[in-house]
Amino acid sequence: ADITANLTAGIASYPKPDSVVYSYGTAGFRMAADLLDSVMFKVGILAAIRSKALGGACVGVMVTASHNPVPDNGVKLVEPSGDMLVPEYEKIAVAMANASTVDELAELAAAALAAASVAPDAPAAVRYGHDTRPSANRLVAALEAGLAVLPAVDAIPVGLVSTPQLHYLVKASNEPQFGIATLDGYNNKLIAAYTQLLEAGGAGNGEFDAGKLFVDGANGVGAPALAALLAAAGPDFALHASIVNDGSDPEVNILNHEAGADYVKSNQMPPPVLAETADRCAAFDGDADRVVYFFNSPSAGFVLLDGDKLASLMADYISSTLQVLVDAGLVAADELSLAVIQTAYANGASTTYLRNELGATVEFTKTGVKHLHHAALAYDIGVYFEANGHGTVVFSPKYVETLARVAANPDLATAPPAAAAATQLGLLPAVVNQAVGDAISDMLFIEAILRIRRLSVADWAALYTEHPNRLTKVAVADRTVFTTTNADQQLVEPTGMQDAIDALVAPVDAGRAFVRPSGTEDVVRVYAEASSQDAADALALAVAKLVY
Ligand code: 16G
Ligand code: ZN
Repeated sequence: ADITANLTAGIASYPKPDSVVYSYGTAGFRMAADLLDSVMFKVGILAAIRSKALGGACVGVMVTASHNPVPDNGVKLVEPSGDMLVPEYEKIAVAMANASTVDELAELAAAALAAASVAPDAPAAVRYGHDTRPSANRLVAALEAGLAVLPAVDAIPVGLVSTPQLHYLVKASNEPQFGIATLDGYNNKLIAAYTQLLEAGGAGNGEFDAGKLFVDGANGVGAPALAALLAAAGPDFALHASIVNDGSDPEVNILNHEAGADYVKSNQMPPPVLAETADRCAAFDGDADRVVYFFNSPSAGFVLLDGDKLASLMADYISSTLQVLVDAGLVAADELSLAVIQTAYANGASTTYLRNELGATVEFTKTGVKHLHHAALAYDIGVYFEANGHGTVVFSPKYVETLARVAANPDLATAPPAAAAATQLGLLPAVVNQAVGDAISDMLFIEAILRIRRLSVADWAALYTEHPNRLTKVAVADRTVFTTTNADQQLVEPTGMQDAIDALVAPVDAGRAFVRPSGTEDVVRVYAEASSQDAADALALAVAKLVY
C-alpha cells in the first residue's frame, strides 16, 4: 500500500484535537479516552518504526490507564527486552502525537526511519494488548490503523492482558530462554516456579496452613488474569485465593472504584467488600502491575503492608537464604551484591530496617518505575519497590551463573540446608517477573515466603513499625516551576524554598519532608514524616502553605 495514502486516511479518521498538547509522562500518554484516538494511530506507526529500527525485534504496546478512573485511558510502548521505551523515542512519540498534518507526520516518520538507517519496508513485529476499559476496542482499532501504515509489519493482537503480561510476552518473544510467549507460557512458568520454590522451602501443598487469602482485583484485568492462572494450576496448587472486586457485575464492579491497590493505599482503608475480614488480603491495581497487602487486626484495626513492606520481606528472605550458602562456604561473602532501591516516599522506618537490621545497601531514585528498575540493574540482586506497590526484583547474569555453579557442587549432597537454599535461590529468577513489576508474580513470591518462613501477615507487618506520615497535594498554577534534585528529596527551584522547608523540619522530632511536582497530575505533592501523626500532619500542612 501507498504510505502517503495510508497517512492521509489515518489523519482524516483520527484527527488531532486542536486544543490538546500531548506529553509522554512516566505512564506514557494518559488522559480522557475521548482525546486519545489520534495518539493511538500515531503510536501504531511509531511502534512499527521502533521495531524496524531494532532489526524487526518485537516491541509492545499496552493500552491502559492503570489505577485511573474508567473514562481515562492511555498507551505505553515496551522495548524488546520488556523495558520501558527509551527516552529518544519518547521525544519522537511526543512530536508525532502533536503533529496535525499529513506532511508533518510523514516527515517525522521519515526522519525516525532515517535516524535508524532503515527502509520503510524493513520487517517489524508488534504485540499489543489492553486492559478492561470500555474504550479499549475503539482505541485498539485506531492503533491497528497506525500499525497498518508501513509495509511488512507483523501486528500481533494479544487481547485482554495485564501490563506485566504484555511485557512478559514481548520479552519472551525476543528471548525464548525467558519463557514461552503465550499466556499459557506465562501461567505455566509462574505455577511451576512457585510450586518448586515451596517444595524446596519445605512448604509444599498440605505442609503448612497459610490461612485464607482474599485478592482485590480492582475490578480490572488482574482478576481474570489471576483466575486463569489458578484454573491452569488446578486444585492441588498451594494457593487458594478468593478473588473479590473481580469486575464480574458491570453494575456494581466499577474499575478502580472503591477497589484496588490505589484505593487502599491512598485512603489507608480496606475496600468496602473487605471491611470486615481479619484474613490476609492482597490488592492489585487496574492493570495488575502493583500490589499491596492489608488486613484488619482485631486490636490494631486496618494494617497496610505497602511496597516498602514487600521489599523488606523479599530482601530479608533473599539475604538470609543467601547467608546459608555463605556460611556453608559455597558462595563468598561479598560475591553477590544486594541492594534495595526506594524513592523518597519510602517510609523512613523501612529504610532504617533495611540498613540497620538487614545490613542492606539502600539507594534512592526519582519516582517512576523506570528509574528504580535502572538503578536495580547495577546489582546482582536488585530489589526495588515504590511505596505504592510498584516493584520487582532483578537478578544479574552473575547471580544465575553463581547459583548454577553452586547447584553443580557435589558437597551439596551432604548439606541439605545448603541444597534447599541453593534450589530456592536458583528458582527466584523464574518466580519473579523480571521484565516489570507484576502484581501476580509479586504476590506469589510473597505467598511463598510466608509459607516457607511460617509467617502470618501480622508477623510480616511487625518487621518494623512505620513512622507516622502524611501525603498531601497542592494545586498550583504551574507545577513546572518546581524542580528537584537528590532523588526528589530536595527542591532546587523555586529558589529559597528548600531552606524554608529545612527550617520547618529541623525542630520536628524524627521529621522529614519533601515537595515534588507530580508527573501525572497538575499538582505538587507534599510528604512529611514525624514521630507522631499530629506532628506529621502539622509538618505537611506547614510545608504545603509554603507551596501555595
Ligand atoms: C506513574 C508511575 C509510578 C509512579 C507514579 C507517580 C510507572 C509505570 N508509573 O504512575 O511508578 O509512582 O507515576 O505519580 O512508572 P506522580 O508523579 O503523580 O506522583
Ligand atoms: Zn498500574
